Amino acid sequence: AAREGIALVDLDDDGVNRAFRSDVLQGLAQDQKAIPARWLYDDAGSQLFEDITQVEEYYPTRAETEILTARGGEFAAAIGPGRAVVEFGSGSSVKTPLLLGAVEPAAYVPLDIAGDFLREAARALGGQFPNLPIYPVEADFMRETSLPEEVASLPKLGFFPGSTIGNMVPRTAIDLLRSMRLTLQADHGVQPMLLIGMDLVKDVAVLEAAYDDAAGVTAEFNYNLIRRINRELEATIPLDALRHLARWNNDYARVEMHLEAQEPITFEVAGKRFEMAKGDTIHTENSHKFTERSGNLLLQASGWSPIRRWLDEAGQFSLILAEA
Ligand code: AVJ
Repeated sequence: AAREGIALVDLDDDGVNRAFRSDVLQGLAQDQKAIPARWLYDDAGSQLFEDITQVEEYYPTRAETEILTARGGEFAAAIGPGRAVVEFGSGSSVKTPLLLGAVEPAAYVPLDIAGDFLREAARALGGQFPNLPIYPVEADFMRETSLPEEVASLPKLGFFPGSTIGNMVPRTAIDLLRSMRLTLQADHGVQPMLLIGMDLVKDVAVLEAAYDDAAGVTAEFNYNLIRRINRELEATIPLDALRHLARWNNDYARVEMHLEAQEPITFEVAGKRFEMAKGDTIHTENSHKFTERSGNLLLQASGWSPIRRWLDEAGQFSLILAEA
């Protein structure tokens, strides 16, 4: 299986990202070519994902925002005031103020691997919540992390929106949910809670359209990975011969993104030769979808007990509150 962790950037003498190169070379050598999804998110890719959240067919961001907006009072009642909210992979989240405004937190700890991004977002939030102590932590959320001294005595609420958990195969997802629990319960006292977004299994046509929008924004997001490989790894992948593909894999309950060769092609990456027959694909991302049962099972397998669940009006997306 492809590795999905986030590594700190490690450059060789030519300034090539070692982990990127080895993931790509290893992934392209496989029978079913596959590249870990995290490489989709360079600056251009992160911007393209922001664009995706605005397209008509991509419902998850709107649905989750709807829940956060409509159910603030219920979050407050279920969670209670005075917790330190720890957001995993906070990025430039627009959802955060909705939660912070609802639950009266005692502190906010945004945790992200991208330090510049993180500090900028923390500054912006500080303007909106002048009385809320904010302690940014630059860290890889896939690993157990120690939280700042200042929040040691506070009960914690982990926040992991966006159905980012759906990017991971179950065993990686369980590793992550367990390490989040360890991070949040490092100090004794009140058990931590976790508020996590999980996108739901639904009509296949709706799912596939969400990952293959008519305007082609998701296709661009996928093509950007090939542009990045060609630019950063001295590669010659003929992008014109590849087509974006989004398809529902029912056995694994996930939407898969692929790039499909429209004709036989050969190319080089970092001095190595590869070939694809017509119809062969490079698998670039998984987006797992959940039922109530499968979501609960994933949490329970990671030491979290689900206690409440909220859906948007249309029943497309879920936010689950769990307790350690
Ligand atoms: C950022 C992982 C939540 O899987 O829906 C969107 C990424 N990829 N369209 C998702 C994505 C293509 C997105 N997540």
